[in-house]
Amino acid sequence: MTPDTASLRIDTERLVNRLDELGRIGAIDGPNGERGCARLALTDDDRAGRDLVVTWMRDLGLIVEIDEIGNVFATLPGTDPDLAPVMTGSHIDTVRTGGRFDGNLGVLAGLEAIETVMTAGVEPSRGITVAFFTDEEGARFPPDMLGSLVYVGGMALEEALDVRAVDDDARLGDELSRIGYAGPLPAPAARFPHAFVELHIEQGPILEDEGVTIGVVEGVQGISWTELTITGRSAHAGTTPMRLRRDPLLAGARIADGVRRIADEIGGDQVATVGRFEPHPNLVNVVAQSVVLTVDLRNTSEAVLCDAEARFASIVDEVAAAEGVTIERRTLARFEPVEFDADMIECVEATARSLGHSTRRMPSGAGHDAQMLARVCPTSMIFTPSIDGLSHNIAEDTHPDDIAAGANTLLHVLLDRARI
Ligand code: HGY
Ligand code: MN
Ligand code: MN
Ligand code: MN
Repeated sequence: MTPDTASLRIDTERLVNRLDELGRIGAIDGPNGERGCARLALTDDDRAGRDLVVTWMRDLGLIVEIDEIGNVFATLPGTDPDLAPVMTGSHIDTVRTGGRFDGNLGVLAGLEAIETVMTAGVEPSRGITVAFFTDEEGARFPPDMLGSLVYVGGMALEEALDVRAVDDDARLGDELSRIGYAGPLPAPAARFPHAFVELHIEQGPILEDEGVTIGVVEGVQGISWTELTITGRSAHAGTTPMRLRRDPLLAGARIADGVRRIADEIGGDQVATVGRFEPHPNLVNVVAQSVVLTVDLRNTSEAVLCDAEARFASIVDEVAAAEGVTIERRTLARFEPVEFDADMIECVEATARSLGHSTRRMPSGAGHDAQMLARVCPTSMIFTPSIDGLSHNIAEDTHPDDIAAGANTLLHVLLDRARI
């Protein structure tokens, strides 16, 4: 390691400008000045976003590699090529009501950290890699964190390539080839990083409410996604007596109410969400034929998450019997809670404090690629506050000072881990 690195800081303006430029791809301008963006995985907008970030990576002279599931890795080589690199990264795909920071901050702050290191002439022993993983949101191709899950060997490549899109039934592998990101690098990876750290917006209200700058993330809560296909019998809204109806839309509404009751009864940090609710034929004068809905249950405790799932299953059975409908269940994602590496957590906390930032330890309510990397190497995360705690909303925003605090913390955690 050549010059003293303690005084190194990222170029905040350059990072904010790149966030804005990437955010213009798939931009959604809201009625009150919101600047959101929608780049669902493997769409043309996702390709355009990928192309822009890869151009920035190549312009820096980094070694850019793409794996078989479309994960992209850009590496500044270390002085010792035999040493596994330190890695950072996140995702650049978004949900349909997405923002400019969810995932994008972690990728572009990682790129900014590497550019800062290069500009300072620092030559770390270990290489530093910044990655973006395919389909982290799982909103179009479930499960979420699909790309990083394949990368660590948690899902077979062929199974992932055969996943069908919830919107147009497109096959993931076909879409990946169509946008030109089916790469040659084997997935799962042949070698894993020495350590992984992900910078991400909190996407919730805690840091802002408490006036804390850096969240030191201790782990990620468990996630359970289920898709229900409820089939009844379409009928005429005017001629069909109530007692003869087999109404899947009513059944779905009763299940949605039951899902809310699960969270109310369990309490604590239990969350329960019906996100998709798609009746067919969805017409004013037709008792529905079918409804497809999704249920997202999460908890930091695996035992409590299992209890929530058991309650959900009995609600489904009860409603199916009472409404005379059939209900098919499909698991879209199921991840147990993850605890990050104690030494990495301490490194994030000590680094943020050495930079003068307030910190607080916390779990992550949202899923992240880091929860997959934690399966193969020491991993932790850095959170920055979300204004009004909003995310998966076009009003998602984070103050530039907090962006700088998070990115500088990331820079120095990477330098710390890249030393020998
Ligand atoms: O679902 C999640 O928590 C993440 O946004 N993929
Ligand atoms: Mn995210
Ligand atoms: Mn997200
Ligand atoms: Mn993430």
